[in-house]
Amino acid sequence: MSDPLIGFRQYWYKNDLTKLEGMDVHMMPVPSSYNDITTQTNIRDHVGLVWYDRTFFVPQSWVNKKRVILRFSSVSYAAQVWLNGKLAVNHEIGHLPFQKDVTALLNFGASNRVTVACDNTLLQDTVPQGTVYEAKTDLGNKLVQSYTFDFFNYAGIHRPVVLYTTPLHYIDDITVYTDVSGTTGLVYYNVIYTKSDDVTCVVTLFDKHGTKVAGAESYGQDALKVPDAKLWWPYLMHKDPGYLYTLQVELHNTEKEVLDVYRQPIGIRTISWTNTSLLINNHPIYFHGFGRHEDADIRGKGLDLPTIIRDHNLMKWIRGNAYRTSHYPYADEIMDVADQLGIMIIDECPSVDTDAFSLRLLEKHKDSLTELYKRDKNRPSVIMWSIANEPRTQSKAAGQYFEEVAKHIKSLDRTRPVTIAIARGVNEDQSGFHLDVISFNRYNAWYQNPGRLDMITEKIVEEATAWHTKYNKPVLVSEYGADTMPGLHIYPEYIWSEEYQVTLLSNHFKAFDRLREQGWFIGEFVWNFADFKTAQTYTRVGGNKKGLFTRDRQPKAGAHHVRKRYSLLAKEL
Ligand code: GCB
Repeated sequence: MSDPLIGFRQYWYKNDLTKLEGMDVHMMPVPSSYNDITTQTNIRDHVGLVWYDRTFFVPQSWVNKKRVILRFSSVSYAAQVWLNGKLAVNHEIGHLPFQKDVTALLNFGASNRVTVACDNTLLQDTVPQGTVYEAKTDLGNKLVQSYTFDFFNYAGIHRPVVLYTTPLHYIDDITVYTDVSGTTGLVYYNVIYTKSDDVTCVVTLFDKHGTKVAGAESYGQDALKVPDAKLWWPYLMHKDPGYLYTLQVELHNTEKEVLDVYRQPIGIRTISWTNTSLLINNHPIYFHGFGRHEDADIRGKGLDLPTIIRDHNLMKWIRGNAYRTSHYPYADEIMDVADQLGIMIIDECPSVDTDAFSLRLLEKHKDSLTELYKRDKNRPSVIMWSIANEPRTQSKAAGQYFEEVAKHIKSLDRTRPVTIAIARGVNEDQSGFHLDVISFNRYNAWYQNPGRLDMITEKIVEEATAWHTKYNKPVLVSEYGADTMPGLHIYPEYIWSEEYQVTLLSNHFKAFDRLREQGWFIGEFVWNFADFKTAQTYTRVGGNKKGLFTRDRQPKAGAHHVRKRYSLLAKEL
């Protein structure tokens, strides 16, 4: 096996990688996963470190005038970053941003080199978990990564990398919480900035046409009152959904000069919940949406703006009002679109299939939620936090572990409910006590009783009822579905055919309609919006094919079928 740490031993971060002898160098686009860019199996299936580097120029005019920040929107899984041969920042956990003030490391008016060592190995104390072992192959011993979650472990610099500047007096963070009293919107804000007696915070709220509707001068904390506020409503619940104001925060010195400015889009809305409902602006919500993935041909999990916009156009076409960011936080650019359209998001941290509950893992799991909260706290589209997908929640240890995780996110945010997409059975589950909403993933007529379309409706009704009876909380189905090979037609319905997917959906719809009459059933999420790539296994043909859309985002028969139902549900709102 080649030496996995060779890059450190040979100080690759101090060199131009393309000039080192014997290097396997590839042109690699950023942002993108690296796996599907080349034609080489060993790159697609690589386990361990890969190294990126490039040079860039920084203007002389920035020297002594600005702080310069290097921001990575996400690197999967772990990243070590050097600037001009000096360590700048380390970060672990994919799908989340990290940044560092690199002013002291830069050459101004000159060339700079950034080097990133990116490690995709998943172990028992990473989020998500995995196992690595050494295996004998025809080409010698190699590291093999195994994991139980069902999506390809894409890696690389997945999202944009930017250098941005702030003035020396700067706004560091803004937290916004909104409420409504009668027709007045209340916008509570807390601005963290470089405090000093002669600096004040001037906050102005603009409506979507750029007209000022409220304003205040403070030392960072106050509330704005917005008469006749236009509320942020979910898609299909209002003629102008996703209404966003802009909160402009300026730092002024005593001469009223603007030292720094930040513009934060905000939506004015409330979220509340009971043991039977989830309400936005005091209106009960019924979710009709999807589980999704960030996944596209060639770029893998790399940010892909055309796919993002296509997906949201399809979302509107199919009349979906929600999705879960299964099974990790999605790009800021995706969340921006959801905020604007009024799509409701169940925001999931990257914990999938957790099955060994150590203290070390617990700390990282909490970190992933802290970072997710920091990134998404001001987003009106984020309606609920999902703290895990399908953990093994049947043990006492799991119950205690998720009690801690739930407490942690609640200590950061009391304004949103918390859920887990649970896979274990209702009698064995130990996690539901600590959640506000019970979500469950269930594959009747697929993993359970494959081929038996007559074993869906009653089972779903029974199980959802049992969840509500056990925990006395609102219940939703967070996953159900069937792999479907587009173009495969078999009638009467036969597994993997388009006909099978359509009838499987219909038989779930019957259950959902019955459950809705009970008053505590709050949503249905088809698995999955689109086909996506997985690890290689005999149960997957070119990946997971449970999509309503193909991987290149064309509808299967199931998509037309769901569109009819979701259109009817939309009319009822
Ligand atoms: C699940 C998982 C999801 C899988 C899906 C399936 O329960 O949450 O990640 O892709 O089942 O199709 O097997």
